[in-house]
Amino acid sequence: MATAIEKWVDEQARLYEPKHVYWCDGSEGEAHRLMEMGMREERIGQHEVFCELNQKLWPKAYLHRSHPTDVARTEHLTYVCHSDREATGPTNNWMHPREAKELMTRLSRGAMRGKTMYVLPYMMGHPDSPYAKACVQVTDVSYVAVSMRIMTRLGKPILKKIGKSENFVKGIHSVGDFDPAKRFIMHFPEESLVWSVGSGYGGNALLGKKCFSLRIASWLGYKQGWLAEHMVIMGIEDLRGNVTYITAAMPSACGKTNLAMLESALPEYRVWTLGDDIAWLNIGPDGRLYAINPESGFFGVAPGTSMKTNPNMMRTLKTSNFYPTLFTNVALKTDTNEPWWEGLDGALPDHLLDWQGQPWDPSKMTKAAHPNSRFTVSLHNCPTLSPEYDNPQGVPISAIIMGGRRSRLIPLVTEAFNWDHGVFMGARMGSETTAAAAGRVGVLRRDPMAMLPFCGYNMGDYFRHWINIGRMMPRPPRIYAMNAFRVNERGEFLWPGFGENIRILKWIIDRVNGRAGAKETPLGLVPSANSFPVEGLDIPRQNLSQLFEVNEGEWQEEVEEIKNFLDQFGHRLPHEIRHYCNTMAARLQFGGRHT
Ligand code: OXD
Ligand code: MN
Repeated sequence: MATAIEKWVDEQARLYEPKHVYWCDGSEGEAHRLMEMGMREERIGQHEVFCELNQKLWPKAYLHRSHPTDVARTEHLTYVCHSDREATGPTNNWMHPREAKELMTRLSRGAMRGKTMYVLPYMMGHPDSPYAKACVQVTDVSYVAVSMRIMTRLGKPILKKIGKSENFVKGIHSVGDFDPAKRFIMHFPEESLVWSVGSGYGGNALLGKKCFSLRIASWLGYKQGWLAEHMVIMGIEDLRGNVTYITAAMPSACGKTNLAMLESALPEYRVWTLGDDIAWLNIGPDGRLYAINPESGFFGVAPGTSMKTNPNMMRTLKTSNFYPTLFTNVALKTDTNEPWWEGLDGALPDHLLDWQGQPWDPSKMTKAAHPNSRFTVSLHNCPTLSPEYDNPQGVPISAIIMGGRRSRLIPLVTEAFNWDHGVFMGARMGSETTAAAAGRVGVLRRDPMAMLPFCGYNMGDYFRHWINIGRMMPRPPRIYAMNAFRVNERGEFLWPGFGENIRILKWIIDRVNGRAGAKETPLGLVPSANSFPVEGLDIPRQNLSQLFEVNEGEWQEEVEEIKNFLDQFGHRLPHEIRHYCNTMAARLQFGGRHT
């Protein structure tokens, strides 16, 4: 008798009418077959799906050029379809599930004619983890199949694990004809189903990533008592071998990947990487918060990545293991057949093709690599991968960082007075937008916990859920706000960032262990004089005072904006959040201490 998966795949095949249905098994032979399909048979517009890059210098590396309109997440085309509109909340697009399915069925009928439908059985999280989830995605493009093999634990054993059960997360994906007018990314949290058409871009098409592991999983976490977050997971080891694990939420393209594998500027610390994008946080049997990374790869932003900014990522990209490494929409150095992007080490090459494969003319002042060009690479290539990465129980978290890209106002690091205040700090987060999502770059938007585009339910309920999770732990992790992007009057960064960010982490670890002082401000606790580690730091001393400055006069507009943003959640906004918002506003205006 057919299993629930087989029946479901059959249903998709009847709708999409592919020429072949191919069940991926995760094997080495298959890796070769999929690359061959992408290099010789499938095309996107005028390009083949994959081109081989210089294998001597970049082992197992391939270039992928996307459809020109398909280069970033499309938040305006992304919907969260709860049957109750209120459950979706004011920050997500909503469509009734019935209407959404009718629309998607219309767009999908016969859309895989002449193509192969790849069936991808995969696991988010280690298969032995009590927190992992089994999933199946269908797709019609080898780029997505290969990417999912890198980003998830994919293969035959997962099919066995699911067996006859109906309990698997479903993902339906087809690139269609890439027409932006027919592009939709639909989420059905009540059925653990994602349905995406018209885009092959990572965040829209690798359905285990943002769509399931954040949007759907955040809803599952709400129902089941855990958190799915847009966070780095890392361990920081001191000379005695003690490792402190932390997570850090930051919006897209704000340095999460660089932070996750930073090369420490302080010789007494080394960093272990567990994840650069998504953390699932569960309360363990001992009442502490444990993090697992559901993914098994990096889907990172290429421009700006170099030996200076992220040497460990450069090593990761040049290492080879079982999996290929994909470069999407980078430029091509034609003399040597190598990938290239703005910010890469070395001189500007003489001959480049731009991200669309056209000869690049430097005098035209355009970028050769797309600003959101990406690499997709296995975590197992990473020299700083933590030995705990595969621990099914996850790692215990001592501190949570909420970061963002703010040129003004927000200090380098601030400690929350307590858990609830930390939730408010997360809720008031703002960040200047980047190229990771379609739309204007560099404008400020509120982005609570860096989850604005990824929270699969009403964010008012999400804040309440965070507060409740804190109540369930006898000693919850401390919460910190971080901003490495503050600038001076001339627009120059005040903080060097990258490897020097270890100093922020050191202060946090010292605070967690009761070894560093802090002083109170209306925003929270900032380092007291001499408690922030500056030995060997080469920046003007006045930068440090500017980095920690809370300039009350400048905050009025910000406070108004935060209040307006939070007001949209109405009665669903927890009173604890409103309380901390009001006290912050009053203290910025009139002074006084934290209550
Ligand atoms: C990502 C994103 O790709 O946040 O991680 O856009
Ligand atoms: Mn992300």
